[in-house]
Amino acid sequence: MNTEAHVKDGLHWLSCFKAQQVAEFSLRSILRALGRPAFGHNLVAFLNELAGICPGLTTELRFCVGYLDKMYVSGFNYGDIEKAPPHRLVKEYGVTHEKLWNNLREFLEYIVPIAEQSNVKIAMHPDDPPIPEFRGIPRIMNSIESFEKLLILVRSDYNGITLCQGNFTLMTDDLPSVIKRFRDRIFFVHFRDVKGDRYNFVETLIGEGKTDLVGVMRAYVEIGYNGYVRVDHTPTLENDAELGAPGYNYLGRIYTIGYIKGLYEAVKREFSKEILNA
Ligand SMILES: [Mn+2]
Repeated sequence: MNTEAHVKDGLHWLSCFKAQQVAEFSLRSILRALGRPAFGHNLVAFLNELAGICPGLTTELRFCVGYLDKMYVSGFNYGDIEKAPPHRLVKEYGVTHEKLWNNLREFLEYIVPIAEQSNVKIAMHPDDPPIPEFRGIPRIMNSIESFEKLLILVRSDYNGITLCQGNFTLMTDDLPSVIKRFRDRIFFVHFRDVKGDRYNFVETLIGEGKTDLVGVMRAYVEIGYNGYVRVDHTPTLENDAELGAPGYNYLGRIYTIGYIKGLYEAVKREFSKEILNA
């Protein structure tokens, strides 16, 4: 593994992921050789199992293993960055929330008329994670109100939203009503699931998180949504580790596509029945 080359190519994640894989296979082999159970990908659980047989594992080792776990199932914990030094952009550019909103307004004023002429809809994705600042860098697309502001910043049928469920579900407890409120300004859907809150969450397999997926699908059907729906981040499944960045492997995405298709057919059928009976 050539970490320096990975970093140079913007593939830092690949080195982290490979390190996780090496740790996973090593711990699993040791446990299996000792006749102990070793299933799944949870390195901390493996280490706890091992601690029962080999006392004296260091705190540092535990910390490293816990860190590597995050290279596999993607998530965010504010505690990990709380003490990190401010990002260099803060010092170099003095970015503030106000500057970002002004930049966004100027950008939209320039680009929206071009989008209209070219018949291209533009769709803002939320900040991920949707928190007010990240290592001192302000973030502005992190609440339902900020998306309402986006839509009136430059009023146009071509200025809209990417409804990334993973982030939106962390901004509201009632995502279906938000979908109904934004209606025809939603141009793109990222259909996924998370559990936790905006300061501490993990990206889950579809249907295992906090999102009311039936309610959400029902809302898309009710507003007659006819834009694109894309599978988004999913946990990596067994034997599907080498094919892409964490969050983008094949099996999790295929599983999600099946879930979406099934849910859509069921909800659509229920909805048409209700319309007929009304
Ligand atoms: Mn997304």
